Amino acid sequence: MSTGSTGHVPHPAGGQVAGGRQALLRQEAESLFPGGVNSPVRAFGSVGRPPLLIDAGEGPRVRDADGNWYIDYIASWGPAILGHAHPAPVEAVRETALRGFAFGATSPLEVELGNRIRNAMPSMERLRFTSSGTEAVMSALRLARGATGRDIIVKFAGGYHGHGDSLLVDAGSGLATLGLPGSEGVTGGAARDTVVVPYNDPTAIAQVFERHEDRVAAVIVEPVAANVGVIPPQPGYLEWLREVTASNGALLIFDEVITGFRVARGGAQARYGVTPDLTTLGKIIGGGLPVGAYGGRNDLMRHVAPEGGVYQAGTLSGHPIAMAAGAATLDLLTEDVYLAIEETAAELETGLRYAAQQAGREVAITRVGSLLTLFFRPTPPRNWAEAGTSDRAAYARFFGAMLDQGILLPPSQFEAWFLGASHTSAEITATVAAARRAFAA
Ligand code: KE4
Repeated sequence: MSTGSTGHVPHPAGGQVAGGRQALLRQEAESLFPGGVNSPVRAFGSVGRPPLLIDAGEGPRVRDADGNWYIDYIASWGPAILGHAHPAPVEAVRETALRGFAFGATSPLEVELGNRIRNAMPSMERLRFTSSGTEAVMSALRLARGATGRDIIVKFAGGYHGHGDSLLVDAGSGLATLGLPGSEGVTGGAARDTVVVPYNDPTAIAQVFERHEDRVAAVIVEPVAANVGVIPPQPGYLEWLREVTASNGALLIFDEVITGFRVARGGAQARYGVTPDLTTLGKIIGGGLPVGAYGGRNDLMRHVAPEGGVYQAGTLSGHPIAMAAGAATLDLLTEDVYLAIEETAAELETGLRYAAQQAGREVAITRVGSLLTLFFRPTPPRNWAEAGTSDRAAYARFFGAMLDQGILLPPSQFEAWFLGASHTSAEITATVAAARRAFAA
């Protein structure tokens, strides 16, 4: 077979080739890694299928270790907004790597990417790169506590902000009460300073400040919830969070690891016109290489070492090759590209809704830009408690029926579908046709 422009074998239309290589690799992975994976969601645990091992991607498609190609809606959980193996970031990585990998000193490429981020998100007056979104969030929380001298952090039920201890916390015994460990290994002490309340509920936030007054350092929110499936903020909700935090001397942190450069070039803060004090980023800004960033008001960022007393560091923070991939990616994310992705996502939403109606299936579809979720429940959820009532078994069956037709959806009802610039009407048509058959099955 001839190879494509980037050296990848062109993809047969969803040809399913049963093979042994993937099964063997899966066994080895299980002998090496807990659950056979290096991140839990990759184990396909909630959809009852053996996990895929993916060894290549090209545009909107990925290839498993047996050579089967799929139209991909995981997109590396967000970073692959241009599609896989886009020549521009690939070339940027190649030419940067030829000059060596990392030097333990500031590289000009950090300045390149830092400028692009600040130009797109002016609220990030100064920023700091890390190697993951988790690190960015952990650092932003430490900064919020250090800069305000306050201890309590508020997060929302269903909000996911990486695996830092302060955020692996479940709601306390009563509304707005102090949190309980949400994972083994998280101590009561770590959970005690986190309060968990429902998303999209203005009263709950008001009660937090009535109860905890001037002890709240920050409220951290995914401005578009995307780890419970996609749940948009109710009209006026983000504005309310901005107002109530400001009037209580607490900081507002937008966790834009998913929404940054996704729902608009300037992220959710641009799309909704609400300016946080601090923002965390990841995923797209690295173009698929390990990266995170946090930043915001200059009077806050000057508390970060070595200028101030909030310590944070990282051997490979601002890695030159990740910076190069990120800058090359952001340079291609023009207004036209966002408009095109928005149109493609709208086409998919319409098609899926029609396919479900034709089959008499009760589903709810939520979408913000190129983030989309098909919930197996009759109405769009407004928070985690409602999203959690979705029919997970139905989603698992749907996932399997789509996979068998060469469509790879996120392996969880509570993850977003990620569309990118390389998804065209051809992929949408194929996806909707597969959905029609899956709903009918
Ligand atoms: P990382 O440490 O995984 O780079 O970023 C953590 C993070 C922080 N904030 C938000 C809003 C996030 O969605 C994430 C990570 N997202 C998940 C997908 N929902 C990553 C996938 C995974 O855990 O394997």
